[in-house]
Amino acid sequence: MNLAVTDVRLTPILIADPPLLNTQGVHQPYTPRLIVEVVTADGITGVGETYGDTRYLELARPFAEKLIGRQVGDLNGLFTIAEEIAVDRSRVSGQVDVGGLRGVQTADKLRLSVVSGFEVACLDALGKALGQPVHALLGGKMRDAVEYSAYLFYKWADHPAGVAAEKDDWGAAVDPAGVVEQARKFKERYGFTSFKLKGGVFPPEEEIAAVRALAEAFPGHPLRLDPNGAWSVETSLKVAKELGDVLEYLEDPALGTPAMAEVSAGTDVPLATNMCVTTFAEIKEAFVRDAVQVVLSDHHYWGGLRNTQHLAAICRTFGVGVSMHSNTHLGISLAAMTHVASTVPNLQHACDSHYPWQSEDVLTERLTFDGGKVTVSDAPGLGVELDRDRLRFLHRRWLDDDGGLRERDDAAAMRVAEPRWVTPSVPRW
Ligand code: GKR
Ligand code: MG
Repeated sequence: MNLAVTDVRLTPILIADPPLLNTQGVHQPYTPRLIVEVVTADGITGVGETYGDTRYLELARPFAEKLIGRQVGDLNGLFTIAEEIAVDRSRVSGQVDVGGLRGVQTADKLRLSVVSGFEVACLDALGKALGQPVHALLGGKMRDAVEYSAYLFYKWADHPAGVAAEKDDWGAAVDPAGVVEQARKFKERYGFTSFKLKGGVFPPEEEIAAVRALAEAFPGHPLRLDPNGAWSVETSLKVAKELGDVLEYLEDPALGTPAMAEVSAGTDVPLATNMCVTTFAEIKEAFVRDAVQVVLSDHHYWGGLRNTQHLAAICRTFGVGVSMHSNTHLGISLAAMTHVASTVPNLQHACDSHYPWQSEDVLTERLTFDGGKVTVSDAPGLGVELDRDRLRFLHRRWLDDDGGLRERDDAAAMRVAEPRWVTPSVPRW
């Protein structure tokens, strides 16, 4: 068996995205993703997926070159490559990147997101070569299916007039009735039994009313509200008080560990985050200050599946809950999330996934939710297969783009409808 990497293919694509609203603005009609393929000397191909904006591509290209000749099982070596790229880039730019992978700078997070795409591709290739599923390479699954929550968004019926976009059949959701209707569709189509609402879009009273409406329509279902840090400490505490009886947790009500610590000290409602704990370096302060009770991992920016396991172990040690965050993603990432989630002993909350919002994919067969759960595949590798025609089609869309869609920019997408829109400074309320 020759597991040396002989070829790496990087395919940036643009995938359809509905007009979902958030604190930044609105999702663009198409969002960039990067599909990574790692080929071994024996002709085995592993696939991975990560963010596809130019700044990620600029790191992924030298990364791919440096991977040639290395073993797909050398997963620790991926971090060495990332360090080398950091050094190379600092030489070119003349700036010294003192942090490498150790600091908390944005550049580190970019590099880790790139590492994650390659790590997943290497694990897929290794699993296929050994005839083992990815979860077995990670120590083995502890559950046969992973539970996900419905990810509800305030949403327009369509992208702004005149903007080229794919049509979706979700309809609008801009008030409590619309949110409940959307939740019903999620439940009917995928069987989800817990709901997360992306907030920070309307004044807090309106979002409180929407969560109340959900609680009435779906009694006993776990509910979460995530305004992405749009509220002051005072507003966060007010919302926690008003919704304390129905919330499973409040996600990033306020921005940053000090503000979250203040909120946490004033409420019994558990706080979750994918914003103030996003790197290992940020864990200590947040845990020492009891700022968060649940950390939402995202294998993309945490640097892969094994780092997600390390994070889960740290959370377990400190009695902090763990679950998973998501951003716009396709089936390769959902498969990766499902494999790693199946190996985490302390997964007490349903994971987030944007997948139902993505009508397009690069797989021959989409992953499915049954009773809100994705079955953990026992097939070799991730258990997914690339549809090359679809990949070509979505790559062609990326090649043809001259409208700035290659960089995700929710504020710019909002300005098409509201020319004076600027992303509000936080706290907004
Ligand atoms: O897709 O609009 C979105 C979300 O707001 C995403 O960007 C966040 O990263 O889903 C995320 C979250 O939980 O904060
Ligand atoms: Mg969040």
